[in-house]
Amino acid sequence: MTTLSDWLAAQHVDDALKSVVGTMAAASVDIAAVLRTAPISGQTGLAGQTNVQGEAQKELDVVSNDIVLNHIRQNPQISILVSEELDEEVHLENQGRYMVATDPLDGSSNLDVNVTVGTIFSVLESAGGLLQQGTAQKAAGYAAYGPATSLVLTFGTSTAVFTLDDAGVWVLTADAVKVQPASAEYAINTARERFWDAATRGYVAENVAGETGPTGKRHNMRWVGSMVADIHRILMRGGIFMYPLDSETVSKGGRLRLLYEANPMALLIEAAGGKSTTGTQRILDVVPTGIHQRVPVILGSAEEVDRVEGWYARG
Ligand code: AHM
Ligand code: MG
Repeated sequence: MTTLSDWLAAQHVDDALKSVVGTMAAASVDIAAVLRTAPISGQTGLAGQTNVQGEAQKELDVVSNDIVLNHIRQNPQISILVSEELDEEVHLENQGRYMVATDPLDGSSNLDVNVTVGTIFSVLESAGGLLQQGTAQKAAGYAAYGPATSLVLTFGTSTAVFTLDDAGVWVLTADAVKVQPASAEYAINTARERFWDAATRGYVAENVAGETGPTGKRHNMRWVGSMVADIHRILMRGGIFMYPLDSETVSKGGRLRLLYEANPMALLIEAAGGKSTTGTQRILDVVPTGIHQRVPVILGSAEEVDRVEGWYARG
């Protein structure tokens, strides 16, 4: 059995960086514990809910953010936290070398129906400033709170999956994961079809045509609506995830956030041999203009991402 500690000890990165990843892993254990019994304690994903004693409950996104913040404060290697839950970045008392950008609880609209949600994070050097390209990430990961609690990590060269055991220890369950280059499974919110651009329409129409279309094979659609769940499926068995720019999201630059959703997922997928794009540019090359910047997200199996980029290249 290889634990997270064993695995980290064997990684060729500095101890400070390992400790930052360890901090996020520990925060995820605490978040998992809260989520597991949240319906009993009366905590829900909704604002304005009360528990059985009639006390007001914090949204679980806020609870998760507080858990991450508490853990991060205890690690002297971390000096800055950027969170989806906080309008501004937090400058911590520690003068540590690293910065963490996180969505502490992504997909929280799925909580009340007991569907997998997750914590996503990106680690950068604080000296590089808040607005660094995804290529500058030193580590990235997510925890998936599903049937099993999973932790997926990369330092940029390979992607490893851990599973939380009954004793609260992360056990390595898949190392050097590879995203299949070819796939016939796509994930996109098809209810947004009327907003789609020509490239998205073209790509999805080919998939829907199945064996009667140019791909010559039957495709399948899977959309959990919880990014961590959708990306974890794609990591483990291939496929493509798409939240492209459309006529409704164009004014905001997209739906998903660059620093703590798109970039860490792109690093994890690329380190596993997959690809990522906005449609016209590698996600990891996008220069951020704001900490909560949104971006179009297309990532997964290399051949599928190439097909989408092919549609965008047709103009
Ligand atoms: P959130 O950060 O508010 O939870 O939103 C992000 C989520 C993703 O997990 C998911 O891929 C997407 O929103 C789903 O969007 P939609 O509801 O448009 O299908
Ligand atoms: Mg989110």
